[in-house]
Amino acid sequence: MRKRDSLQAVGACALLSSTVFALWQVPMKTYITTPIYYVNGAPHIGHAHTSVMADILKRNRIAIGYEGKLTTGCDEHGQKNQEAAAESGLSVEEYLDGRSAEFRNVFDRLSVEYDYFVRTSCPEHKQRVAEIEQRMYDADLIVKKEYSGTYCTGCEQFKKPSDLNDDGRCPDHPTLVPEEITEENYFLKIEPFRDALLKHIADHPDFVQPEIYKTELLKMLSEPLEDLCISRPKRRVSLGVTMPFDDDYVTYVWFDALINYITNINWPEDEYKAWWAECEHLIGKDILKTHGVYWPIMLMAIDMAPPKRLSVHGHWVGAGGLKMSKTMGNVVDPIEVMDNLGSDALRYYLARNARADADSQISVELITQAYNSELGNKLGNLLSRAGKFAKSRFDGKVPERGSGAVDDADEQLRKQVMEACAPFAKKLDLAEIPYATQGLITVCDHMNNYFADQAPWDLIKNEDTKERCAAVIYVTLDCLRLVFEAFSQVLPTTSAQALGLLNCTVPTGGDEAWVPGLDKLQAGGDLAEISTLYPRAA
Ligand code: ME8
Repeated sequence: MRKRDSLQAVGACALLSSTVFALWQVPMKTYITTPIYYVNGAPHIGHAHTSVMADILKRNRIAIGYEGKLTTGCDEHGQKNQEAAAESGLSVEEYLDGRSAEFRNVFDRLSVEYDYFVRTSCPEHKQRVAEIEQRMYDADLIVKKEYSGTYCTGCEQFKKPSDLNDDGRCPDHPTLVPEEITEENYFLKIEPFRDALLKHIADHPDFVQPEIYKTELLKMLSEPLEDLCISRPKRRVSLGVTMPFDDDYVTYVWFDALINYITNINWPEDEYKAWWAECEHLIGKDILKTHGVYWPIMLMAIDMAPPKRLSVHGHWVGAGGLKMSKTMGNVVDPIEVMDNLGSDALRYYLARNARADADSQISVELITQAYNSELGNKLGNLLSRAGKFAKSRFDGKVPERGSGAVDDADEQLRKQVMEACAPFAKKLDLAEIPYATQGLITVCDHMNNYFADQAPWDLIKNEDTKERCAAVIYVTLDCLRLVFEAFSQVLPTTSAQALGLLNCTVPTGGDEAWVPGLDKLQAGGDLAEISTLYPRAA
C-alpha cells in the first residue's frame, strides 16, 4: 500500500471508529405506549395486561442498553365516562380523580415502571389537542355537516350496519343498545390519505404485528373511507376538549385520546422527535381501526410520520372461552389476585399465557395453579433446596466449583440455560413474550432433573465425591442466578429477592448492558437466609 493510501486508510478507520464511538455513546431509544383506559369502571385484567406487557418490553430494552420511555394512563373524556361520573353522584373532577388514582394504584402494585401517567383532563394536553384541530381546520381538512348514524357508547364510535350483529348490537358490547343519532358535527376528511397510508404499510412490513392484524387492517383500507366525525355537540357530551373554532362543541373522545401519544413526549418541542421515531403502540385487537386507520391519518394530516410499530394482542376470556362478566361471576380482579398471590404471580400468568394472535383463557384457579406448579414447584423450590443445602453443608457460602469437576451433565445444563436466557438478551417483541417466558420455566425442569440426577445429598456423604458435590451446588446456584437475571424482566419483585438471597444484584442495563454469562456467582460468597419465594397457595 502506498503511503498516501495507507494514511487515507488510517483516516477512514479513525472516522469510522469515532462514528462508532459516537453511536455507541448515544443509546438507542424505545418509546412504548399502552392505550389510555376509559375510567367508566374499575381497572380490570385486560388493562393490567397491556400495561404489564409494556413494562416487560421496557425492562427488556433497558436491560440490553436502550434508553426507554413508557406511558400509560387514563382516557377521561367522552360520553361513557360522563355517564359514569353522573351515576356516581360525585362531581366530575372527584370522579375522575378517584378512578385515575385506582388505575395508577393497580399499575404501581404491578411494578409497571411508567415514565408518564396520562390523564387527558390535564390542561397541557387539552391545549395541544385544540392546537392540532386548529391546524387541520386551517388546512381545510375539517368540514361541518349533518350526519345520521348508529352510535355505540361502549366503543365511542359510529358503526356501519356491517359492523353490527344481526340483532343490530355491537359485537364487543352486546348488552348496550346502540343509539340512532342525527346531528351537525365536524368531520375530518380521511379518504385523501388512504393511498399514502397503504403505501406506508407496504413500505414498512413491520408496521403492524402480528401478520393477521395487518391483513385485517388492509381489509379496513380496501374501500374508500368515510369522513371521520371529530366533534360532539356540548348539549349531548360536555366532558371533553372544547373545539377551538366552535365553542358549542367538544372534541370526539378518540381524536383527543390518540393525541396523548405525542403530547406525552412534549410535542411540538424538538425533544419529541427522537422518541417519536421509535414509538411502539401496544394495543388490544379491539382498537386496531382507531390506531391503524384514524391515528396514522391524523398524523399525516399534520405532516407527521405514523408510529413505528403497532403491536397487537388478543383478548383474555374466562375459562372455557366464555366472555368475562359480572353476571357470569368469572371476572378476574387484579387487586384480589395480587392480595392473595403477589404481583409477580399475575405478571407471570399474563406473560406466559397471552397469545398475540388469539384469545387466551384466564381465571383465579388457572393463575393459582400456574403459581403453585410452575413458579413454586419448579423455580422457588429449587432455589430453596439448593440454597439450604449450601447453607447447611458449605458453611452458608456458595461452594467453590473445584478444579476438573465439570462434566457433560454440567455443560449440557449450562448450555440449555444460556439458550433459554438468550431471548431476553435481545430486543423482545410483544408476540415473543409467552414463548420466551415458557422457555425459562422449561429450563427449570432441566435444572430440577439435573439436581435430582446428580443427588448432591449422596455426593456429600463421601470424601472423594465431596468436590463433585460442591460443583453440582455451584452449577445449580449459578444457573439459578442467570435464570433470575433473565426473569427480572418478567418477575421484577421475586427475581430481586432471589438474587438478593444469592448475594447478587439485578442487572441494571442502561450503560451496562446485560449480557448473559456463566460463572458469575461469587464462590465463597455468603448466602442470605433462604426464605420461600412463592409460598404455596390454597
Ligand atoms: O379503548 N384482554 O379504552 P379501554 C386483553 N380509551 N386486553 C384487554 C381486554 C381483554 N379482555 N380488555 C381491554 C379504550 N383490554 C380507549 C383507548 S387509546 C388512545 C384510547 C386492553 O378502557 C387492551 O389493550 O376500552 C384494549 O385495547 C384496551 O384495554 C381497551 O381499553
